[in-house]
Amino acid sequence: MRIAVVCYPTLGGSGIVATELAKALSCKGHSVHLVSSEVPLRYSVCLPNLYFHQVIPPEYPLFRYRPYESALAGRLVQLAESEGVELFHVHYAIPHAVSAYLAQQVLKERGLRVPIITTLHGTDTVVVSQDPDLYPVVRLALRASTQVTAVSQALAEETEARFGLAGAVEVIPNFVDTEVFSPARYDANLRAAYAAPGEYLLVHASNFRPVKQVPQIIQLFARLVEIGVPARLLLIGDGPEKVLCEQQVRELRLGARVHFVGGIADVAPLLVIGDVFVLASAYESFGLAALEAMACGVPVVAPAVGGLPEVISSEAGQLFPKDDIEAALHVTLRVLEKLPRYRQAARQNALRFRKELILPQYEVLYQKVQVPAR
Ligand code: GMT
Repeated sequence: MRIAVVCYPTLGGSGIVATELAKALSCKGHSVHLVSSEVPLRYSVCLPNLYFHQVIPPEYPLFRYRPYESALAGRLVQLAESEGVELFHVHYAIPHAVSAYLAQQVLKERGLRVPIITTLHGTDTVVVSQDPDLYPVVRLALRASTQVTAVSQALAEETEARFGLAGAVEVIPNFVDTEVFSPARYDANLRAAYAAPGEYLLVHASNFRPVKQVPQIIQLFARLVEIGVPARLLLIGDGPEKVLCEQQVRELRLGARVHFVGGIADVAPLLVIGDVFVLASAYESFGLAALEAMACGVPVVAPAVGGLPEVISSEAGQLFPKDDIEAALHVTLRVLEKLPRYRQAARQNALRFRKELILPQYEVLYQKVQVPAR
C-alpha cells in the first residue's frame, strides 16, 4: 500500500512509534511517506520505499503563527494526488487528525476517497484537547477518522468516555524491535563508565516534561542513597525540566552519583547497562521507554497510572501508587533483591510487544479501511 504517516519529530514516544512503524512498513514493501515538520529523531535514510516530506508553512508579516495545520493538509492532498497515497495514518490527534480531515474534504471534492487512521498517544486526548477551544475540533476529527486506535486499553477507555466514542477506539499497543533493544547489546566498559563494581545503576529516559515528574525520581534516588544503598542514577534525555533537575541534584549534593547524558537517538546501549528503569510520571498512556528497557532485560519501577499496568507485568517490575516516594523506594528495594529473576522476566514480558507481533495488526487494519482500487 501507499501510506502517509504523519508525526511529531521531537523527543517523544508518538514520533518514535510513528517513525519505527514507517521504517518497518517500508521494509515489508509498502511505500511509506513520512510527513513531519523536521526529520524525526529515529529516522534513517537508505531504506527502500521510505520517503520523508518536511512541511514548512509559509511566513508572512501578518502571521504571528505559521499556518502549520493548513500546510500539512495541503501536503497530504499533494501526496494523494501525485504519489497515489491511499491512506493517511496520523499519530497524535492535534493537529494531525484535523489536517488529515481537511485534506480528506479537499480530495473528496476532487473525487478521491482517502481513509484516515488516527493513532492516539495519550496527552493528545487526555490532556491537551481538554482545552475548550480545541475540544470540539478534535472531537470532529476523531469522529471523522475512519478508525481511531489507542496504544493501550486504558487510553482507549478514557478517550471513549471523554469524547462520547463508546466502542469506537481499537487498541493496538506500541511495539519494540527486540533485536535493537536486547540484552545482547550489553557493554561492560560502558557500564563501568557510569557505575563502579558493587554499585546499582538506576536509569530513566524521557523528554523531561512536567508530566514525567523527573524530580520525584531524583528524590527516590536520594532516599536510596540515604539508606545506604550503593547506587548511581543515569538520566537520558532533554527537555523543559532538565535544568531544574540539575539544580536539584546540586542541592542534594548528588552530583558525583547522577549522570545527565542528554538526548540521544540510540538509547539501547545505555538502557541495557541499567539494573532498574524508573518512571514517576503523573500519566503515561503506555510508557514506550519502559518497554524498551524491559526488552533490554531491565526491570521497571513505575507508578500505576494509565497504560503502565498493562505494559509492566508483576514479574517484570513493580508498580507503586502515583506520587508515593516511600512506596517507590520499597518496591525498588524489592526488585534489587531479586534482580536476576526480574531481568529474565522483563525480557520475556517485552516479547509480548515485539514488532513482528504488533505490525501485522496495523496491516490488517489498513486492509480493512482500504478503499477499493481507484
Ligand atoms: O510522553 C510524552 O511526553 C510524549 C508522548 C508523545 O505523544 O510523544 O508520549 C506518549 O506516547 C508514547 C507512545 O505511544 C507513550 O509511550 C507515552 O506513554 C505517552 N506519554 C504520555 O502519555 C505522557
